[in-house]
Amino acid sequence: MSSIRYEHIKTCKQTGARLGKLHTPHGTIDTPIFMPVGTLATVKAMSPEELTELGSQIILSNTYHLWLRPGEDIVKEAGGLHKFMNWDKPILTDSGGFQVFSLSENRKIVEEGVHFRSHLDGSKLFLSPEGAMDIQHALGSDIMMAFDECPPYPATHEYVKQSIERTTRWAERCLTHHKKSGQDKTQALFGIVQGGEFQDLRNQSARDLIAMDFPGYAIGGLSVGEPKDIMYKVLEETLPLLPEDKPRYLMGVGSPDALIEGVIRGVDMFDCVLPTRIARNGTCFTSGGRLVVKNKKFERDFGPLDPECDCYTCKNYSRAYIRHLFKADEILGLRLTSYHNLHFLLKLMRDVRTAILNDNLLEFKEAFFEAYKLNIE
Ligand code: PRF
Ligand code: ZN
Repeated sequence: MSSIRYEHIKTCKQTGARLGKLHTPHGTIDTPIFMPVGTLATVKAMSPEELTELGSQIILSNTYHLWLRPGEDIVKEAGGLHKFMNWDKPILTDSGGFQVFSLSENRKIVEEGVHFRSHLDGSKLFLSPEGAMDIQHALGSDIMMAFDECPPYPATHEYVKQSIERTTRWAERCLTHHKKSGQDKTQALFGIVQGGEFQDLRNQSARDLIAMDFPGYAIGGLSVGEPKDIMYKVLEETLPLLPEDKPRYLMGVGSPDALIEGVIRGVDMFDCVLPTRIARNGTCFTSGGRLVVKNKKFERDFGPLDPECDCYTCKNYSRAYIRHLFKADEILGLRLTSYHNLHFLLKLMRDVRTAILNDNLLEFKEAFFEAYKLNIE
């Protein structure tokens, strides 16, 4: 018996979109869902109370970062990640696989795991599938991820084939270690399908992981620099291979257009640093597309970031004021834009769920893209 349960409510009549609920030990989330990223046990600049106000139902945190700082032993001693950071709703933790590959230096992949140097102080470190499980057990997340390799883009077919075969062997070790720990009663472990842009390898990876019967599956290795049409094609051909009665999670994707395209192809869960990262350098999602509020042209613009938005930021502050805060390096500026960007994506997902329920997702998509310009500025 898994510690989570996916309840399928309906499949869209017009597309492959799914509406469901995922029941976890810290509560139920509505899917499709966007998960804000709280890498270091904090969604940067937002308090848990603000996240709740925004309608955030689940957040993501990172094994790799918490292992280095403050150390998973300290988080465990505090009573687990939920208690440590004062967030009592569901938490998903990524395994560290991707972060080791994207952040660290001098990586060396061996069968046992990955040798690399810390991005903080250059010290020598080693992470294995078992180690990634132990850290996630100490953190106590509701959903844990298997330790995988995310191959770079582009990579050769030969390289990616070796890589997915190792990722599958690592997934087996993760599952064995997880079951042996007894923590599978309270924490669910998801498998990660890799395979790059190669559909035969995606098929092989999906088939091998499905045989291990994980309670949920992620699609990894996308949004790593490949053109968007390749990502959409891989999703179209890979998602139908996955069991219908389990959640599907597309890792590291969070632009408004990709969320809609992902949902239409059958994705249930997304996470991305994009909304909070771009907010901190003054870029905002609006119904008309992205807006760089630091630009000179907003110096005397006393209207809201997005006239269509009813968030706290847009109800109370102007583009001119927020631009001023950024220019003066005032902390409130990035708090206001972070709040707005999270509101934008969380509301988008609420609207998408309503559209699936009302059988008008295609009309919703058309209206959205009619207004939302993909080119920045
Ligand atoms: N693997 C893991 N985490 C991830 C990815 C992956 O492939 C990606 C790729 N977009 C983001 N985060 N473990
Ligand atoms: Zn707003």
